[in-house]
Formats: sequence, structure tokens, C-alpha cells
Amino acid sequence: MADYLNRAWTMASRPDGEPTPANFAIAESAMPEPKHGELLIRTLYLSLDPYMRGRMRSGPSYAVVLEPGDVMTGEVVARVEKSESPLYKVGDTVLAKIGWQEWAAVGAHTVKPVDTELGPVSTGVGVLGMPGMTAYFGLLSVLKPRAGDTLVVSAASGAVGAVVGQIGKINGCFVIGVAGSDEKCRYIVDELGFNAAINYKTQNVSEELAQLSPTGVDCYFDNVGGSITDAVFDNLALKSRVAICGQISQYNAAEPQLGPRNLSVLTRMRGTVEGFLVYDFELQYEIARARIAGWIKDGRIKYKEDIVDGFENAPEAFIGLLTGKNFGKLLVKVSE
Ligand code: NAP
Ligand code: FER
Repeated sequence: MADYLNRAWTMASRPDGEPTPANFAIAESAMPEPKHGELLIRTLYLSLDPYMRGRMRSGPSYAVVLEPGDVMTGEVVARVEKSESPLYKVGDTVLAKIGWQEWAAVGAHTVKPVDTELGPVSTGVGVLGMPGMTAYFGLLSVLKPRAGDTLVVSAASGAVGAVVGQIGKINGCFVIGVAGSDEKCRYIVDELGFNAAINYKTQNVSEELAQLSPTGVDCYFDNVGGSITDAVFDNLALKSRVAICGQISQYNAAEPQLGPRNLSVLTRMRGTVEGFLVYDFELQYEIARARIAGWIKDGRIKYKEDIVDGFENAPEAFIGLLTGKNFGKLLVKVSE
């Protein structure tokens, strides 16, 4: 192993608009050696998530922004290969925020255990991980739907959106998903049990919503922003709630895009808009994880993973995530 090199993907340069392969570079380094209190971990799955685009941008953020040459931010599911800590043994599975890397030596207290009884290890960064937590708390703690409410979710076939819609169904909502292809629309209705789907690329979202829910939209879980959100705002019901989870349609925009500015609807409809970050709910993750795992076991929650094979393919997969090429939670399989 001594002559084996570790690999990491770095941000070679800051993207201007849509990222390109030239914005990423592989950096090789000597294999790390764990010191006292540390673990040597090997990445099994690298999670690719939209927030990473924000880290590549300069400007205000809750987190540190990347500078050219820095390792790309990210969370991985990893296996403990050497342990210099009593907290973990060789073979344990952990979650670690080591970025886009194949190997790392990390303090044992900086990683979290993955309960392999709850599901396949890949779900630790998917339906049972950060995206699943986002769906659970964004819906149940921010939007707080009531049975009978019309719930609209955008990026509806994705890691977060698919879980939002299914928890909405469990809670008695009439669920409408907005997605970017007929295949994704069929999946959320036929496989996941959404009441209806709108393909925003071929249909008029505002008109379809007016037809599907004549009494208006009570809850909107916004993953995308832009013109889809404008169309949902046209249809908000009295006392409606909007949760701003993400604005992926804007992440690659070099200049802020202006919309129709139809916020008067909030005055007329006495509506509420609230943004949130999943990390606000960290202390409650275990209860959410146990409930989602229970729903998966009961067959009430299904999930889809889009697994790209090979560490070298991470940039291309990430670029595709920002234009909807993924279908389900996007992961890179890095090792067996
Ligand atoms: P995802 O939905 O699995 O993948 C992203 C999807 O976004 C794509 O598949 C694509 O689906 C859609 N999309 C891409 N470009 C778009 C555009 N221009 N217009 C409309 N839709 C577009 O990703 P995810 O991990 O579940 O994340 C979904 C959203 O949640 C993101 O906005 C993310 O930033 C946000 N998020 C927020 C938090 C938080 O703490 N607030 C935590 C996690 C995620 P289509 O083919 O359907 O267009
Ligand atoms: C995300 C989008 C945005 C996300 C976090 C943010 C955890 C936070 C951005 C900021 O504070 O600038 O998908 O996921």
C-alpha cells in the first residue's frame, strides 16, 4: 500500500455559469496514515449534492467557500480500514465530510456511525441521510401540512422531492410533483403514488396547477425557484405556506435572474414563505431516520438511486445534476 497514491478532486478554477470539466482537477497525494485517535477511511460512495455549486461561488454563505486548489466539499460513506481509536473498529461503516476523496485519515470524533441494519450503506447519504432529513423536516416542521391540503413539490423525482411527496401522501395530502421529463413524471405517479405530475418542460405549470387544484396550492416545497416557482405562486391558496428548500434553477446563473415579482399574492392570500437549512434540525435526525426506515420497510416510501461508477466520473456527474441528467439520488461509487 506504501506506493499507492490517494486521489482527490479539487476545484481547479471558479466556474462562470455552468461548471465545465476544466473547473475540476485531480490531485494525488501520499496515502494518509492515521495518528492516535484517528481512523484511516476509504470512500465507498461519494454523495453529489446541489449545495456544492454554492461552495464553488464566492460571496456570503453559512459555510466556508472553496478557493481554487481546494478539495471539493462533500460527504461520503466510508469503511474504516485502520483504527487508532477505541470508538470504531476496522470494517465499521461511517459518514464523513472529507470531500471528494478516495481515502482520508480523520479524527474518530469527526465521523458518524452508519447503522447498516436500517438499509444499504448508500442510503446513509440519501433517503436516510441529509436529503431524507431535508424532506422530513422541511415538510413536517416547516410546511406542517394538514390532511386534505394540496402539496406541490418541485424537482419531484429527486433525492429530496421524492421523499417530500411520499411523506405528504402518508399525511393525507393531495400531492402534485413538478419534474423535467415524462419518465420522471410517470415514476412519481405510478411508482411513488403522487396524485399528479407536471412536466415543466412541455406543459404550462400555472395552467395545469389551476386545473388539478381549483382551490389552490396550500403547501409548496420549493426545490428549484425560477419560473416554476412563479407558476406556483400564481396558484397559492388562502393561508398557504411555501418552504424555500433550494433554488437549483438559479445555481448556475452568472447574474441574478429577475422574475415577474408576483409577491402581492402573499398579501392577498395571507401566505407565508420560510427558508430553512436541514442542519437546523440535526438534534432530531435520529427520530426522522427511524421513521423513514420504518416507512421503507412498510413499503410506504420507495427510493431511487442514480449510481455513477468510478471516482474519475464525479465532475461530469455533478455537472449533470445541475441540469437534471440524474434520475434519483446521485452517488458516485468509489470502491467496493
Ligand atoms: P435532486 O432533486 O436529486 O437533483 C437535482 C434536480 O433538480 C435535477 O434532477 C433536476 O430535476 C432539477 N433541476 C436541475 N436544474 C433545474 C432547473 N434549471 N429548473 C428546474 N429544475 C432543475 O437534488 P436534491 O439533492 O434532491 O436537491 C433538491 C433541492 O434541495 C436543491 O435545490 C438543493 O439545493 C435543495 N436542498 C436544500 C437543503 C437545505 O438544507 N435547505 C438540503 C438539501 C437539498 P428535473 O429533471 O425534474 O428538472
Ligand atoms: C442546499 C442549498 C443551499 C444546501 C444548503 C444551502 C445543505 C445553503 C446555502 C448557503 O448558506 O449559502 O442544498 O444543502
